[in-house]
Amino acid sequence: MGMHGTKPQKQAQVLMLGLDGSGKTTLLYKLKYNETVVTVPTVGFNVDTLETDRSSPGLTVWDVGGQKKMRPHWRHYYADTAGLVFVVDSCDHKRLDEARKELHRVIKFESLRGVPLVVLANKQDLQAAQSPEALCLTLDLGRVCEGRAWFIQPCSATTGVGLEEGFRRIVYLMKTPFKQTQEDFKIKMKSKGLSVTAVKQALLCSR
Ligand SMILES: Nc1nc2c(ncn2[C@@H]2O[C@H](COP(=O)(O)OP(=O)(O)OP(=O)(O)O)[C@@H](O)[C@H]2O)c(=O)[nH]1
Ligand SMILES: [Mg+2]
Repeated sequence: MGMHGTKPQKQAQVLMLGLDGSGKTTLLYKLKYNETVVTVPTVGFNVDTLETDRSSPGLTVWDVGGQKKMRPHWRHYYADTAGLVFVVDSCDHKRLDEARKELHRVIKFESLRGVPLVVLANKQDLQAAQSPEALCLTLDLGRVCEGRAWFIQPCSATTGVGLEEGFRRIVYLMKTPFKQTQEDFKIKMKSKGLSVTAVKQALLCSR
């Protein structure tokens, strides 16, 4: 997330989950080293740090393998999570329902109550990618994220587009009290001449 000189004093834990093949490891390497690496399915986890601006804590990002056999272990990573990033392969239409179920299962855990969520709608470089608006509906984000700060960010781990924005967004949601994120959102929409209701209907962002 860029280099900003002085190392931040505190680290915040960001947990990155998603089905196998959604692109978690690819995007972590792209963000950290700006390299597109050839990955193998993650058995266990990768962990790396990302720097942020000096006013925010640095991030320790946990990238946990998403294969079916790995998913029962996800809950061992929930403690101390300040932000959750859920990566979705926007082209894997057949498994979007599986992604929805897994996401819903994860965010219902008590230990993740109120933890901000950013959904990364990955692989947007491919033509078959579902739009973030459509994914919002498919994943039923508006309903299941009631009372939680959340955002959906389109991105591509191979080109890098949208990755920094996604992680900036999780930092913002982690730093900002929930009520304030709602107010900021309303002000932003008004300044764009959009009514909050219209935007809610578009389901582009959290309420
Ligand atoms: N076209 C395209 N391919 C991608 C993108 N992100 C990842 N991939 C490819 O998707 C495949 C899986 O990527 P990984 O990063 O290994 O997926 P993962 O989520 O870490 O998978 P697990 O470790 O099994 O949980 C690789 O072949 C990547 O090159 C993307 O944004 N666009
Ligand atoms: Mg991986």
